Amino acid sequence: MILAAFPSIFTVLLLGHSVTGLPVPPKPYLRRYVVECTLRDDSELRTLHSLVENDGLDVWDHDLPSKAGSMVTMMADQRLLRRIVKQFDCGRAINAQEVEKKVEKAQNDPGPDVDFFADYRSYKEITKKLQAYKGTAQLSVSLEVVGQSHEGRTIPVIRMANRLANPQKKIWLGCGQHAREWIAPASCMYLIDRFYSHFGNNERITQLLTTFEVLVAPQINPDGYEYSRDMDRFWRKNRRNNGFLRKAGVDLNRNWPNRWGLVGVSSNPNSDIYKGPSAGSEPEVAQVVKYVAGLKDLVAGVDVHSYGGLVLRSYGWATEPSPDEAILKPIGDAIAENMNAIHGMGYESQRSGELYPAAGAMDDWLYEKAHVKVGMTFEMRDKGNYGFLLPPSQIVPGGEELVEGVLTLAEQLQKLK
Ligand code: 0X9
Ligand code: ZN
Repeated sequence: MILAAFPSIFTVLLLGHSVTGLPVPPKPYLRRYVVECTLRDDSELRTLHSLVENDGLDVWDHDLPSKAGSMVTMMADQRLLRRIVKQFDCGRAINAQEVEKKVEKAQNDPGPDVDFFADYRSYKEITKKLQAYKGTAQLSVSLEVVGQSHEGRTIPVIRMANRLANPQKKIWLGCGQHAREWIAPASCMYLIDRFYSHFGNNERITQLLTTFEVLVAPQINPDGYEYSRDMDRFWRKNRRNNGFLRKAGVDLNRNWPNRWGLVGVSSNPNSDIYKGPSAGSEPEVAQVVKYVAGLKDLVAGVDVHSYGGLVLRSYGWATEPSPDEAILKPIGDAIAENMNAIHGMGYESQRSGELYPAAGAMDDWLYEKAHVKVGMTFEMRDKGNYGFLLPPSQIVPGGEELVEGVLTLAEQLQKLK
């Protein structure tokens, strides 16, 4: 845990006042140390009061503690620090310059970008935003290109992990296969932003990025997405040119090279569930297949869609359960339960094939071909009220649900070990 080791320090520093009520000067910390200690009994309480009154000890909490068992945060020079750690039960003292750096980081922390998530963004806006996430000394961030769409748009993937921990295990998030499901790329972008801005100051996010590298491809179907923005709001497929039918497109989530064409698909290029001319025929699928298959230690993958509020687990091509049903069901149930705890949306956990069997989908490819422990599809909000026309005001709540879903997934994976 990096920033939250001394949460009170940041609160007090940002308020800009010490316990004495004096404003904190801009750089008061050179060769000083900050330490958090517990005062075990009344005698230690009296000692603390005396150190404040007679030795100029700087206590950072708003009120001096008056009860035994209280924790107190203070800053001291080396001489005073030696006395303090002998007298009280203290944690590790940190150099105040380090604190200063952390405070600067906290002050510069942009937090989730409220403006960006106020509306659904174009493919160009999404790619530009992705380029703004830069790695830091603690967080490694890399933006890669998975491949190109039919119309030549690049398919980006962003990777994030704790740089020092350098985790090998990976979680994959694919988003936006279906053009009209705008909340999918939007909530994936929200997750990226949230993970980026809260690494180091949110325990669960820090833990996740310390244990796993997270890879998010927020827009896998950029041509279809742009077409749904400019021409046809309910466009679902990519923009393959199907000969005389022109760009009638392929349903990317029927084109994955796993049980291709088996069930729940159409061979008619005009259909919304057209499987394409062959397994993995679409560049958007083929290049993601190549990229993801090349990842070592991939343990889980989620394909993000909308709508319906569902947490779907393999199999999706059959009604019968997969051999891992006993593991996957409790994980799916925990994810749905925790996602519901955020806004009460009503997420339901079920086997994907129970919804309707459909083959050649990303989730089953992840499970059966990339051999992840957990391959899932999340159908994000809502339950059908607005459906695909989900208002932009629901981007942030939807994003929060996705963040919770992925955090829960990671925590469940950890328990499997
Ligand atoms: O039909 C789909 O591709 C997904 N539903 S959606 O309404 N977003 O189109 C569900 C896919 C579930 N997975 C499998 N059936 N394998
Ligand atoms: Zn979909």
